Amino acid sequence: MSKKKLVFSGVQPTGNLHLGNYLGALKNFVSLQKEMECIYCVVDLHAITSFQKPNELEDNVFETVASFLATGIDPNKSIIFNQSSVSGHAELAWILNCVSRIGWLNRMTQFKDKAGSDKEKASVGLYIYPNLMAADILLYKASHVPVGADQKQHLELCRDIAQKFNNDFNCEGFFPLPEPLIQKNVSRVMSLRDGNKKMSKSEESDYSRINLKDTTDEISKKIKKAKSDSEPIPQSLKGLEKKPEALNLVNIYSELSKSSLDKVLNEMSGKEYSFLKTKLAELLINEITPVGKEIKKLLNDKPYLKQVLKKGEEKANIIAEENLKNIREKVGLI
Ligand code: AQP
Repeated sequence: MSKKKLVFSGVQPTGNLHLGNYLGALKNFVSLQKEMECIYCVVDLHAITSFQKPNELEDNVFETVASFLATGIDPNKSIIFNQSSVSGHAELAWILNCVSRIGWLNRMTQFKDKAGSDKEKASVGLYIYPNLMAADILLYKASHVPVGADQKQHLELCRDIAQKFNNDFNCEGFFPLPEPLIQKNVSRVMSLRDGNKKMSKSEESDYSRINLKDTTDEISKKIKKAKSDSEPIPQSLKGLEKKPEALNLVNIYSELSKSSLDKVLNEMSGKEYSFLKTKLAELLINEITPVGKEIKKLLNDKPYLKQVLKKGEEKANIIAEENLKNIREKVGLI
């Protein structure tokens, strides 16, 4: 069994990347480059499980690569590429569709959330999305997958699929069982308008999220308007138990200021949320606006972004083809 540590993760090119993607995934992607080999993928085949306008999809692929680079992913260290340019993802997904069980997919809560009340009208792709995600990871035999907490269930499914493949084809250890790497404090950044929903690109209100490309003014306005609480900041976390919006703001502040939740509450208890909001807006502006500026700069250099994708595609294809050759053999495909 391969004991090599290899990271794989993906981001859908479905629009503006936001603070949730940044704190829940991208920052972790950057720090992992120091310890392990990393493959970071723009997962356009996942994006089309919900309809995307073709020209917008293309723009969003560039935007996602630019966001990878602007947050500090180094194309000379890590492999950065677009999913549909390596056809092995779709091929392995088909093989895994035949290993995965309908009962397993029926338990996936993201499908229930995204399909809404009329499941009959959701695409088949949206339903089998987790099998494609398993293929993305297993195609490279990745050992570690940095994701937000929302993807934990899909990772567990990936492990079940890998184990079943190893059992069915009598090849124990062929696919490693990948470990999720989930950020402790900010595994789930919530919407600024509704603390029970995660911050998301597809949420209609732009006031629900901080986009990486937001200007200083936009960040200040959004934080000012964010829902909090009419009572002062409590002394302990217990006081935030039924206040998800206030807890979300405290959580984000704690992460950006690199102070523990207890320390933040200790310093701020008794103060109004407007005090926390002013400090939080400052921190966000310092951290996010330089990233946004760099994204905009990179988007003006499409030839460079294409070159990064091409180089990544070539490297990814070599690993994918080698692994696929062995996978086809195991299954008996000639
Ligand atoms: N709110 C969040 N908090 C923490 N982590 C998050 N991630 C997404 N939202 C949050 C993590 O970011 C990575 C890339 O996610 P994605 O864009 O591929 O898919 P998603 O989870 O479906 O993100 P969105 O914003 O909700 O997109 P839409 O609205 O298009 O569906 C993943 O690791 C994810 O966990």
